[in-house]
Amino acid sequence: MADILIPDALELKLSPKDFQTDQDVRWCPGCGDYSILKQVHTILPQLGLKKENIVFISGIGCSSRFPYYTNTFGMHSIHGRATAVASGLKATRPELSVWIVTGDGDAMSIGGNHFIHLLRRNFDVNILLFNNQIYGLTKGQYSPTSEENKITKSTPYGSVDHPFNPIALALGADATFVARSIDRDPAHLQQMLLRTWKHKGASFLEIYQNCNIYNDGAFEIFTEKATKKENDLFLVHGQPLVFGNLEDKGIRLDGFTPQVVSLTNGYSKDDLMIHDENDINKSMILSRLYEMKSEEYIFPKPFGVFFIRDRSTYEEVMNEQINTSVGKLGKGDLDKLLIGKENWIVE
Ligand SMILES: Cc1ncc(C[n+]2csc(CCOP(=O)(O)OP(=O)(O)O)c2C)c(N)n1
Ligand code: SF4
Repeated sequence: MADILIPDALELKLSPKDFQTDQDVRWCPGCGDYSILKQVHTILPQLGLKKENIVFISGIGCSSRFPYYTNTFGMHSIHGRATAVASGLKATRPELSVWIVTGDGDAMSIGGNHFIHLLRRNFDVNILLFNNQIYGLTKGQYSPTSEENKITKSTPYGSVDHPFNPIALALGADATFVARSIDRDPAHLQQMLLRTWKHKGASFLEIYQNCNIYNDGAFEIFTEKATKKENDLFLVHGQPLVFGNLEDKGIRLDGFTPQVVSLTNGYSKDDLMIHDENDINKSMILSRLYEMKSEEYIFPKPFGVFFIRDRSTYEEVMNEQINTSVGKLGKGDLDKLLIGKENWIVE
């Protein structure tokens, strides 16, 4: 984490308190959103940015109330369209640090189309997806990340929908930074938030968030002491994939097929898959790892940075193109353009 921090940041002398607002926080007591808000407020002073150069843009949902509670510029926009508003802002004010706060309903249902296009275009924005696998604000309908057979108010006999895997979706949309963290692990979440911010390009961070009112315990096995070590796999670039209560298990690749192997029974760390954040094929395997549960293997859920790649941002290329064109043709005249060459007077 140390390499991420900017030494000059302290000169601004901002503290997490400077990023709090005087608004009453209207989330339910115990909601995972509180932890995420706290971790964001903790890392913001470390960015070395002035508050007025930071913008939080949200859609609609419980999570999307975030801008009210963060003392920067912000906009609580419309359902599924934080991505569109953020794209416009980044295109015209590329120097700003633009953050998108969205829910699984907001980003993956009504906003699904805008979400994938933002990723492929690679605007330099930070996308925080609060994934509670339910619609919270509208009181507990199933969402596009709810599991099959889920019983909710809108699926009383169980959902027949197959859910999106947000990490796989982001990789498929050619995102240049894809990571996952969880509300109940503040240290990991802060580290992931800093890496999300540090990446130049569309950075996608999925954050598992407990909705204790409508989907309580959805991520319990990844956070409870008794189960988490057997079910969490923390990804570290260049390191073998090890997990388990006694760090006694690992993930090995047999060709393209992952296997769980025991490190106390014939295999060593040298046999394991090494995490490579720059390898799209390995990242794709990891994105589906947990779903590959079978009678033979119970795979853990990966947390951390799955994938990172450098690619020009949309605003860089767009502004370069505009400058080249203006250099060649001079500044345009909008009125002339609108009138066009072919016009008639109707008498
Ligand atoms: C155009 C439009 N359609 C539907 C709604 C109703 N609506 C508000 S929030 C929401 C879903 C919220 O779920 P999610 O994005 O998962 O956020 P959460 O509340 O769980 O944080 C819906 C369907 C709306 N506000 N606007
Ligand atoms: S409904 Fe769920 S997501 Fe919304 S504030 Fe309450 S606990 Fe949080």
